[in-house]
Amino acid sequence: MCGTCGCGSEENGPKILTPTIAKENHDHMHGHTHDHHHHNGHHHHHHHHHDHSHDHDHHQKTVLEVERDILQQNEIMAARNRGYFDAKDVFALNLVSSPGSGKTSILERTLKDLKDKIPFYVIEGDQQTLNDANRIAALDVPVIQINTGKGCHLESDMIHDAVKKLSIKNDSVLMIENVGNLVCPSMFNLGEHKRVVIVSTTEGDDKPIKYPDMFHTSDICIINKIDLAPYLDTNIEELKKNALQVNPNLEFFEVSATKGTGMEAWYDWLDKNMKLIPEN
Ligand SMILES: Nc1nc2c(ncn2[C@@H]2O[C@H](COP(=O)(O)OP(=O)(O)O)[C@@H](O)[C@H]2O)c(=O)[nH]1
Ligand SMILES: [Mg+2]
Repeated sequence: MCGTCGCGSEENGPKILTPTIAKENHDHMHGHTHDHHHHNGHHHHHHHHHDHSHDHDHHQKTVLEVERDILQQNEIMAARNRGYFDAKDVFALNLVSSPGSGKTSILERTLKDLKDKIPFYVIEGDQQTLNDANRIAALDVPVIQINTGKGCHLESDMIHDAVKKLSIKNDSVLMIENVGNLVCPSMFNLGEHKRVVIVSTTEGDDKPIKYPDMFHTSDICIINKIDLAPYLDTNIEELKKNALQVNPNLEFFEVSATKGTGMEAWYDWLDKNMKLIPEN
């Protein structure tokens, strides 16, 4: 899993930032309470294949145990998040994609078009910068930025902390923009109701079969940048076929976030699905 990319090292634990406050450089929340990150950062520099000694086997076992432990801890907090969302009728979405597929652009367009009808809250995940949170804050939507440092995905305890800071009102929609990465975020349930994978036409039609976990664990797939399709060799039908191969239940939306094409179908899906939150 993320051991290979050096994610979650001790000195670079997650920070939770609020755009306006963080600009003045306070309100940094360091993730030192999450002791499982400490373990996770350890194993990447043991990765060279020397011999198959006992030491190596022992180490392999330890790595697997630590990874299992991290995922179990993550599931526990994800379940707590989910309970909180359900109790408050908050419809929570986890937006995942490669960097640059258009997660923030889709959010911007969606918030602009729907914020008068639906109360939105946004959690932005990136390794560094407040860029995306600032883009959302410019629309007057409450937003928190989580900077994961070396971390390559959001984890449920980060969401737990961020949600407390957002003071989310009942009957609202929480959009979580994950760190741009088609691999690791697939393993970390955040407690969301639906996972939305975004893939853009510029990425080629083979991504679903190269990164099957992300497509397998998602509920819907937004194909973005369809305005660029005429200039590219990407075959959208092939892209869909590949995605259905790893997840036959995937529902597709073809959009251009910047031009606004195709957004209505996604809005209809949002409207329909936010009403499907279990009654309490
Ligand atoms: N042509 C085109 N460009 C887009 C579209 N959506 C996003 N972009 C551009 O792609 C780049 C990355 O978008 P961004 O929303 O930041 O992606 P993120 O990293 O997934 O959040 C930006 O320069 C956007 O303007 C689209 O539908 N069409
Ligand atoms: Mg973004």
